[in-house]
Amino acid sequence: MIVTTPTTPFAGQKPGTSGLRKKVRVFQQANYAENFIQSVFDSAGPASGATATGATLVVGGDGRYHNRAVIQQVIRMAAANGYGRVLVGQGGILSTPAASQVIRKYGASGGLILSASHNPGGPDEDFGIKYNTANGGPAPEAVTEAIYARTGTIDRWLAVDTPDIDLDTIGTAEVAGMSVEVIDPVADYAALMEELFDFPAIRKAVHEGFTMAFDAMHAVTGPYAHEILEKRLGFAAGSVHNGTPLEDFGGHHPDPNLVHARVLYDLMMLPEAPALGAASDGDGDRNLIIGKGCFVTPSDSLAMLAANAHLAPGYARGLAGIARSMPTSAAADRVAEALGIPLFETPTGWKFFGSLLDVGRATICGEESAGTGSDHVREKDGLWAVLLWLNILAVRRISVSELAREHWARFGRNYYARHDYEALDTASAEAVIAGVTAALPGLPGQSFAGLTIATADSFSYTDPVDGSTSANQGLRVLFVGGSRIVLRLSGTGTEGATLRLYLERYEAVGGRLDAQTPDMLAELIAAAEAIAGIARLTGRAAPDVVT
Ligand code: VG1
Ligand code: CO
Repeated sequence: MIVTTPTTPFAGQKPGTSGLRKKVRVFQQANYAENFIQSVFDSAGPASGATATGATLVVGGDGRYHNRAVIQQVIRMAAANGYGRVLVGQGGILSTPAASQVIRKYGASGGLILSASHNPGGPDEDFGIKYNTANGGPAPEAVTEAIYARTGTIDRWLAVDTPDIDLDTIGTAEVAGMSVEVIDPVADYAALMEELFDFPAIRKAVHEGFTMAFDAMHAVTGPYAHEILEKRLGFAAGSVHNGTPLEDFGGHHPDPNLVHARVLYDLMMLPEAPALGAASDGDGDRNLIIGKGCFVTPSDSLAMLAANAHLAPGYARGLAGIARSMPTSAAADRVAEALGIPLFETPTGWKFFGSLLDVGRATICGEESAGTGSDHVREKDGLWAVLLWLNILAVRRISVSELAREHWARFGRNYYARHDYEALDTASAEAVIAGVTAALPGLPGQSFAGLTIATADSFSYTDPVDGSTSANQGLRVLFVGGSRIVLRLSGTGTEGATLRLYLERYEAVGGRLDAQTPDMLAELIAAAEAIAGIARLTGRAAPDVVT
């Protein structure tokens, strides 16, 4: 037992949307990581899923700097806290979706996933810990609140005194009576993908010239992509780029967007581009999809995947429902309508999809931030989305741009962009939100840049399954005709505050379906500035990242 006191500045971040994210140096402070891990064990630990042989804990991460050190500490603490078994990915590696699957498959009471997702890695960069519950999904708000409350009162953490275990060799070791199994991080996941998708059809298409490029961004998906894309599906060796996980992701941000995956984007705009370009983030839960000469927005990708999912064996029976986060465009709504199935609009963060997935009300879910997934696990899943695209393209034998054009001709097109203002000082970011919040009641009926506001509110969500309510989940301003702006503060940034402005314009069938997004959004951007005054209040003339 080690005596401790609550760590400050813990209050700096609630373990919200995606657990606790801080600089590595913060995590390296005495008692810091331990206090968080012990708080998890005290509020949601082994007692919550114990079997005769003791509860199982899954642990693994995206391979970033500090991953191995924290895993060793988790093992020592799990043994002292009464777990019966720890499952850990070889080399400390487990992608977020693979961890979700392992938790479910082996009946674990939960898992610790060590990642700061798309944020950079290295001694001076970011680290993170999130806790997933027995359903394989991110801890729901009641659990994260309990963990957070415990961090404020914690006075001791428990660990056994043992040397590090060998994380690189598959096999079982014993730590103070608890068994530690080092497992192949890829095998179970790859087997599940073979069940869901038509691998023979993809292999046949590859044989006949179907090509792709996958950028693993030196992050966790490298080993998964090598095994599945190159080995099992037969894409040429070298189709996977940056496939070796590095502690600092090669000095880049493992964020699969048009800024950080620029090399892939440029490749896909060349005449000799492969048929599909894709990338995934640090922990493997996000995806970027680019066809030859044709970027697909994540919101459109969700809609296009939902409209064609029945072509994959795992979804041949059809979809029970589609769920999207509120800032995600309404493209998927039109698909749900055409399929005659429900569409759920949830707050940002995958945990809100969990209850719908658990009771079978939604089959496919997605977020505008490049997260897409289904009921096969309880996390978004980057490679799953890539494989569903491959399956659809291999069966239909059309290009991504043909599929997109066909989709818009049938459903209309939602032009969409997200503007991120990063590392703002917290006060000015909060001033923007406060200003718009105060203005909300008076906005309907007013016009800006030629656009008239229909409704304006702060999004509040009541979970249709468990009845829990989450308020203040983003400000939305809806214009006459279906265009929309949404504003919210990020819950995952690690420096200052990040403000996100989401812009969406709908063009119905027969309208301008082949225009350039910036042209289509110009008035909306002007209206957003008039309403929110971002430039005026933050001093930023332009966003840092446009996706
Ligand atoms: C961001 C995204 C959100 C996503 C979350 C976790 O949150 O916008 O859609 O669920 O990251 O994704 P925020 O609060 O910064 O907007 V990941 O890939 O970090 O697990
Ligand atoms: Co991620």
